[in-house]
Amino acid sequence: MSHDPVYVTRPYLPPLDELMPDFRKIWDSRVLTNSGPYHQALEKALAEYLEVEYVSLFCNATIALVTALQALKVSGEVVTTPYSFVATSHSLLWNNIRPVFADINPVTLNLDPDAIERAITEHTTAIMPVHCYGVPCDTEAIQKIADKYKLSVIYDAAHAFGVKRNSGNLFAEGDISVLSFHATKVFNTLEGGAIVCRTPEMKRHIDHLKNFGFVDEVTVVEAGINGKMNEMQAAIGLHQLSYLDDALSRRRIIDTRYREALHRVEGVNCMAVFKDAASNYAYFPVLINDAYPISRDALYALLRENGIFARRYFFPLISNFAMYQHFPSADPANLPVASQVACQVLCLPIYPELNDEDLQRIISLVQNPTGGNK
Ligand code: T4K
Repeated sequence: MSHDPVYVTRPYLPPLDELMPDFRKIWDSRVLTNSGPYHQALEKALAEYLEVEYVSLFCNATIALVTALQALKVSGEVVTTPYSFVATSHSLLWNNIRPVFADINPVTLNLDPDAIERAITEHTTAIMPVHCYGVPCDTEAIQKIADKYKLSVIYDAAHAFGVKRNSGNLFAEGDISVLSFHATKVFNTLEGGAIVCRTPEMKRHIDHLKNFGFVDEVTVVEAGINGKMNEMQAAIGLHQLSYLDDALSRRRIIDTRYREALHRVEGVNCMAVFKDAASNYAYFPVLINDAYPISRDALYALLRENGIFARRYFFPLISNFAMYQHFPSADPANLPVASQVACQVLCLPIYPELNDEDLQRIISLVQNPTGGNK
């Protein structure tokens, strides 16, 4: 029997009919971008949802990361993780900053604070950790290091929208957090992103930077960029917010199903459940070790043969890409945990509309990779 392909994710969208009246308003008003009413309304709604004061919308998280580094005047070296999407480190190269890779913790898969501290030199000006898969970093330890060495902290929180931490708001950590609203994310505006910062002055600064540096018609204070989100996307974002709880609960059900079905499969390790934070179930990574009957890549291929497009996020490590390999910190010997995890990880499909039949097919294949499609 043939099935539709199943991808690692599928964007969640509100019903088109609900969006049409807002699209019509935008059409009629001809206000399409440059901080229009939908843009302002979404910034306000997100600040409320995230329980933070200052949110600046962006066209995507990559430009937001680039801008965040500019806003904090980061230069020299930044300690960051190799276990992420390339955008994290690319934002450093785009600012002429040297990434210094530090290893990750084997349980959280986030930067290991001890490794961060070992990576600091006289040229270090900031730390850029990632809440990988939405798992919160050890923000307390990271802030201690930042305070000790007087470093800025920019959290790449691209995966973390919707994560609620018991021990204080995750998005109030560090100097800046950057969110992604890309199509593949838990909350999407097709493309999009945001910066969360801590002071009104910093928000004003960031808002200038994302608008070419314009302060008024004739005043440009900095060499800014065009990082703005348009009105159509902001309108979509407002509708998406009202469906977020439904989307998260469907994701939670899938996460639970996977865990129940896979926790006793030899050679398959699911990520730990973190008691301090309600997950957003953005990804379902499993680590495939030697006790599994076939290799990680053979399982990836087997799933593909069956129309299931799981992904090896994050393989290869960023530090293995050509533009990073020459940095001394990119040496795999400096990154033993990240190097191992990158060879073991497979992200299984998880998204609100993943149906029970497809979910069961994925589970059966992972449970019984040598027995074929049950
Ligand atoms: N920091 C971190 C830690 C990140 O993970 C990311 C992005 C960023 C920063 C930068 O954020 P943005 O600048 O993008 O806002 C995807 C996403 O493109 C990327 O946003 C994301 N991280 C990364 C983890 O995943 P690809 O190259 O794997 O995407 P792609 O196109 O292969 O999509 C994956 C699957 O999703 C497809 O097989 C099918 C499905 N899909 C995808 C799109 C785009 C759809 O069904 N519809 C769609 O429109 O990078």
